[in-house]
Parts: sequence; structure tokens; C-alpha cells
Amino acid sequence: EYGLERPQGYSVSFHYNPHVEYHHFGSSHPMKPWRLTLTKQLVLSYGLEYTMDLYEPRPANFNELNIFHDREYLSYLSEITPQNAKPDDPQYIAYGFGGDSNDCPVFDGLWNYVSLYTGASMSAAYNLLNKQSDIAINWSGGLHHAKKNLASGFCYVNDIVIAIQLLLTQHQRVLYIDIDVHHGDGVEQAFESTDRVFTLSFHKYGIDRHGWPFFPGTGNIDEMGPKDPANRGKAHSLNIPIDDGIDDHQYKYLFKTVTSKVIEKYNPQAIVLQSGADSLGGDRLGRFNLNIKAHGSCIETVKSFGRPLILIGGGGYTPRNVARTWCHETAVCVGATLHNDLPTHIPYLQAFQGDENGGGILYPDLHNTKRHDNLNTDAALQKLIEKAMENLRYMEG
Ligand code: VJV
Ligand code: CA
Ligand code: ZN
Repeated sequence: EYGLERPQGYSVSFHYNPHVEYHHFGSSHPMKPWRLTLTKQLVLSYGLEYTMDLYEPRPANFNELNIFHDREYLSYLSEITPQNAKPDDPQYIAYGFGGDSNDCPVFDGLWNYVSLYTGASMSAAYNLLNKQSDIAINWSGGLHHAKKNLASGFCYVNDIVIAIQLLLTQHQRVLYIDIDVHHGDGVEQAFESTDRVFTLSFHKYGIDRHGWPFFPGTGNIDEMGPKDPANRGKAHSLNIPIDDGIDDHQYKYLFKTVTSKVIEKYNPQAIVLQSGADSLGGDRLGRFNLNIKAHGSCIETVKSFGRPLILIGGGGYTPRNVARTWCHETAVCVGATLHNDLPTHIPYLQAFQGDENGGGILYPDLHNTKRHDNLNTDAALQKLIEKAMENLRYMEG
């Protein structure tokens, strides 16, 4: 029943509440919700809104976020403001706010922000459950580091976990795939004791020359869930640790080989794909050297299996390239090909003008912006694939 592409293509839905754009983590914080404004503008300027069903989802409420998160954590999150925050408060620290790095600042409208992006992921999940669409997109979500009682790495509420929980009401097995440059630790941890969710993350892993591990520091190849054979989640996580500077050809091969094997073996009834754009070349926080079309080829690969799919955003810290990538990937979902010259009537054209090499075009060569030498040899990647295949043999068929 799966794998047959309907001649008219897939029915795609786009879940987006524009109020999410107006939230700010702070002026120099790398996470910029206005990258979503740019994304939406590009999607509209190419006319892609006519090829999808558009939804403006309501924000999620307290009880919906409580599907995953603790009440106490949510109460704190819902009440904290920049005005009443006490950075020395033990709860403030225990819940992951502030800190030296200020990864998770308390900003105006924080509760509204988390409710909006989670509401959009829930709306996407309901759309698949109701069979209203084959592919449901939420570029504002994908906050994969949040834990049930901890904010971490720019993430306060884990919309992915909540969307997967909804899918589990009807689907026996859900596959989660994560191509953000960071390890999808929050989603992996949330489902570590079940065999009904398989988590697969591709990410940068390693220690830099100052001795700091790349965030969050987990996700080596041997981390495949609990070792206890009585734990149902045993061997239902697969981590693909990658070094700096991986190129298009290597990543595409790695992704396709590993992901195809996981889908074939696990046979999921639905897939959630986190498409963090910080794995692109030239990303402010990332380390890889991928071009937009190589990143997008991962979406094509997953789409080709024809399973109900939620596509969500995530990281991405060079806003113009985030917008380009997610616009391209929206087109991949609907089966459209976009011309390289950006439409001239777009409101934010200047954001795509002052580019190193991408002035006025959709597909600049990001490999040329490389700041990271490729430390991945083909031999090392081949070994990594072999180890991944070996790990998969521990999963009960
Ligand atoms: O690396 C870290 C945290 C430390 C602790 C503090 N020391 C000094 C450094 C290491 C552990 N955090 C990462 C978090 C990345 C989150 C990625 C999220 C996603 O893409 O996976 C999903 C949405 C990190 N890397 C860079 C920064 N934080 C960073 C944070 C800032 C900043 C600049 C860089 C916060 C505030 C400001 N600038 C103003
Ligand atoms: Ca990842
Ligand atoms: Zn990331």
C-alpha cells in the first residue's frame, strides 16, 4: 500500500501561525524567529501557497503541553517574565534558564512563543491522523533538546515529542529522523523505553581544540538506547556522529544508505523528519558544508517511501539560507521545481542581496563559503555505515 506515488502528487499541508515571528530571544542571540518571516515570504513569492492547504493553528494549551512536560515546569514557564525572573532562584537554574551561555533566555511572550510552535506541530499531527494530508509541514517547530522538566539549547517545550505522542494514538511504529547539525537528544530520551518510536539522528560529534564537546555532547555511534535487554526501547535509537566539513556527496550517500535500511527494517507507519538547517555550509553555529539541494535530497529520500510524514524545522542560524532551504524543501514536498532567480516582487529581497555569492538567487554555492575543512574521509564514513548496520541487527524485527 505504501511507496506508490499518486500521479497528482502528494497532498501537502502547511501549518503556520505568523504570531510566532514577533518573538525575540535577545538582539545577539543566534536563534532568530524572523527567519520564519523570510521563509514564508519566499514560499509565497514562488506561489507555493496554491499547491498546499494552509492552516493557521491555535496555540497549544497547558494541558496539551502537559502530555510530555511536568506540571511544575510548565507552571514556572507560564509565569516567568523578564520582569519577575530571579537568576539566582534555584528553580530558575534547575529548569535550565539563563546560565553562562544564556542559551535559554527568559524573554517577553515566551509562553506564547512555545504554545504557538507546539500548536503548529499538533495541528500537523492531527492532519495526518485525519488523513487530510500525506505530508504536513511546520517550519516553526523542531525544538528537539527540551526535556520534560528542563529547557536546553534554545528549546523550552519539545513539540516533536508531543506530535509523536499524538501519532502514537493511531500508529504502532513512528520513525523520527533528525538532520539538524545537533544531536536530537530530547526526542531520543523521551522515547528511550519504548519500541514504538525509533529515533535516528545525524549530527556533528566531537571535542574542539579547547576541549569543549560540540553541543549537546551526546550521540556517539555506540549510544543506541538502554542496554538492559528487558527494556523495550533497547536498540531503538541510532546515532550517526559526523566530523567537521562533510560534503554533499558524502552526506547524501550516508543519509540514503542508513535511512533506507532503517525504514526497511523498522517499517514505520508514520515518519517525523526534523530538518534543522544548521547543517548547511556557512551556518553561524554549524560545522558542515552542505548545499541546499543536498539537504533537500534527504527530504526527497524520505518522501519516496510514501509514509505519512511530518516535516518540521529546527536549528538554522544564517536566516537567508534557512529561508532558501525550507522554501526549496516545501517545493520538494509538493513536487514543484523552482527557478534559481528569486522572484523580484518579494518584500525582503534585500535580505538575499548582500550575499557572498548568492545575490538574488535561490541556490547559492554554500560550499564556497566553507570555513571548515572536511575531516571526514570516505573510509571513515564507510566504517561508520558498517557500525550503523551492525547496531541495527540488535533491533528485534
Ligand atoms: O554550547 C552550548 C552550551 C555551553 C555552555 C556554556 N559554554 C560557555 C559554552 C557551551 C553548553 N550551547 C549551544 C546550544 C546550541 C543549541 C542548538 C539548538 C538546535 O539547533 O539544535 C535546535 C533549535 C550553543 N552554541 C552556540 C551558542 N550556544 C550560543 C548561544 C548564545 C550566543 C551565542 C552562541 C546565547 C546568547 C547570545 N549569544 C547573546
Ligand atoms: Ca541531528
Ligand atoms: Zn541545531
